[in-house]
Amino acid sequence: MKETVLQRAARRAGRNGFAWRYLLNFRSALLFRLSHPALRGEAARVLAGLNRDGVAVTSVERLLADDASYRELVSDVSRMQKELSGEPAAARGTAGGGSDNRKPFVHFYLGECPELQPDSAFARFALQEPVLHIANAYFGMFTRLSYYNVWHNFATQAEARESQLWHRDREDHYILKMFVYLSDVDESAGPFTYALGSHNKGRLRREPEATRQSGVMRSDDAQMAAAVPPNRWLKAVGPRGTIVFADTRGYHKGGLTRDRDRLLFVSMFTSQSVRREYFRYTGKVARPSGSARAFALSSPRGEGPRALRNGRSPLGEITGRVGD
Ligand SMILES: O=C(O)CCC(=O)C(=O)O
Repeated sequence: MKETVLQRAARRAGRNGFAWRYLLNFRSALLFRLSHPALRGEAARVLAGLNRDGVAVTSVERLLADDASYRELVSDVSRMQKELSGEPAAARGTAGGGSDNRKPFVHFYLGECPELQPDSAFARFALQEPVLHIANAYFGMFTRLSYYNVWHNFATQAEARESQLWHRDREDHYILKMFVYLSDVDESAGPFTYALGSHNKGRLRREPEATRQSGVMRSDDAQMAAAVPPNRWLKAVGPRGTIVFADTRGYHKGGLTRDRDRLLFVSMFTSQSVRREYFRYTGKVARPSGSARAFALSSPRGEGPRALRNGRSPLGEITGRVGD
C-alpha cells in the first residue's frame, strides 16, 4: 500500500526523535526543560562523550564525590554471593551451551526480573546525583530507572552468542545503561565494547551484515569491521570501580569472558514512554519528593506520564530482554 504524505512525515518524525520527544514524552521533556541542573566536572565530560560517541568511561573515584555508595554496593554483592552459595557455581556448569535463547553465560543475582526496591543499595547507587543527572541530561527529559541487576559472566570457551555478538538494543529511542565493574576487566574478561558514533545522536549510518538470532540482528567481528573499522571500537577495559555509560541503541557487545569471570552492576534508564516492565513493582514504592526521583521511580503502568495507551512501544513491539 502506498504511504501517504502524513504517514511518511510521522515515520520520519519518529525516526529523528521528534515524535518521541514532543508527543510521547512531552511532559517529562517539558518539566525537565523548565528546571534542570547544569553538569560540571567529570559528569559534564561523561555527558559530552555520550553525546558525541554514545559511550563514555569513567570511574567511581572520578565521578563520585565520595565512594560510600560504591562500598555499600560491593558489600551487598559480597553478602549476596555468600547467600546464593552454590547457585552461581551450578549455573557455571551450563555456561557454554544450550540452544535456547536464555543467556547461559550469565548469572543474574537479582533474578531475571528483579523487584524495584528504592531503598536498596542498587537503586540508591543508580539514582545518586551525578548518575541520574547524566541520564536526564542525555535524554533531555526526566528518565525512568527501568532496570538494575548484578551480572556474573562465566569464563567459557564457547562461541560468541547473543549479547556477546554485535547488536543494537531496541527498547527506546535512547537507552542509557551504566555498567559498574565489580571485578577487574581486561581483554580476556569480556569488556563491554561499543562502535563509536553508532547511537541515534551519532553520525555513523552504515549497517553491518547481520543474521537474526533469537529475534535480534547480530553481527560477528568480521561483519562489523566491514562496516565500522576496529579503530572506531571502544573496548572498555578497566579495574573494578570502572563505570561505563553507553547508549545501547548503538552497536555494542560484551561479556565474552575467556580466562576469568566478570562481575558487574548494571542499571538502565529509558524514557517514560516505554511500557514494558523490566522490574517487578510491588506497589509499595512511596512517591518520592523531587521530579527527578519521582519520574525515575515511576512504574510504566502506574501514575505519571502516559503517552501510550496500548502497551506497545512507539518503536514497534518489544520482544527483547535487558542485555539482549
Ligand atoms: O555484557 C555486555 O557487556 C553487553 C551487554 C549488552 O549487550 C546489553 O546490556 O545490551
